[in-house]
Amino acid sequence: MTKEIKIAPSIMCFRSWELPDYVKAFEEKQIDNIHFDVMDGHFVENIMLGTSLYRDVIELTDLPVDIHLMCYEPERFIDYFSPRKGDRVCFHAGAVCNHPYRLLQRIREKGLLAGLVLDPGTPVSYLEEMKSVIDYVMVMAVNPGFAGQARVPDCLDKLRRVSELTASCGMDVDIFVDGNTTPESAREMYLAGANGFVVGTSSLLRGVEYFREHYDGYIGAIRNTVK
Ligand code: S6P
Ligand code: MG
Repeated sequence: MTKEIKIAPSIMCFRSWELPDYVKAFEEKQIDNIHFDVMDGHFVENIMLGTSLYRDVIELTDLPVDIHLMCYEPERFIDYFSPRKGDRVCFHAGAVCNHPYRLLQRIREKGLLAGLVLDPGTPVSYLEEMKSVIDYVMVMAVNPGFAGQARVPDCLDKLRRVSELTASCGMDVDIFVDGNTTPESAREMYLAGANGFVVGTSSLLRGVEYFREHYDGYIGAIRNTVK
């Protein structure tokens, strides 16, 4: 069965004062979720997006927020953010995390969707081990830490393997891809098995009006890609 195409704009790709206008456009277009990158300066060099901006976002909108933890010991950040029920939290399978299975369970117990992120260097077999406690998979098309990077060469192959493995394990999960989802790249990623796209500087986040003008075309082109 063909999965629904889902779009998740990454708010690290614009300035905080642009947030209210962007959120209005996200609601008009009925995006799937707002992608919220959290970086701790250790797991990745970059430091960004904290609880005050998260509060601002949830005051502005009921759209679900996906908290993407690029942090060591991601378990420490769940209570710190205290996410709203219905939001989602994903963390990196390769980060220092003593009990990833238990963390996925904990995220779910809080009424959140639980996601596992695979870096370019993380084996897809992690998914098989945690198949019963994963709600969605996030495949990094770039090394984590910065917007505006080029796609790593093995990304499409990894997406194919994730898609095959999740299907063979009977996992009914969305497969999101994060990084360099240009219109051309997104179509290839869709063909390789992705159905969710984190969009940033390489595609739609080039100003609110640009987002409004190009959103339908972007999603339409993916939808019309012949499988
Ligand atoms: C990167 C981060 C991402 C970026 C997004 C930017 O480590 O996790 O969510 O914000 O990938 O997209 P783009 O289009 O600039 O590559
Ligand atoms: Mg991200």
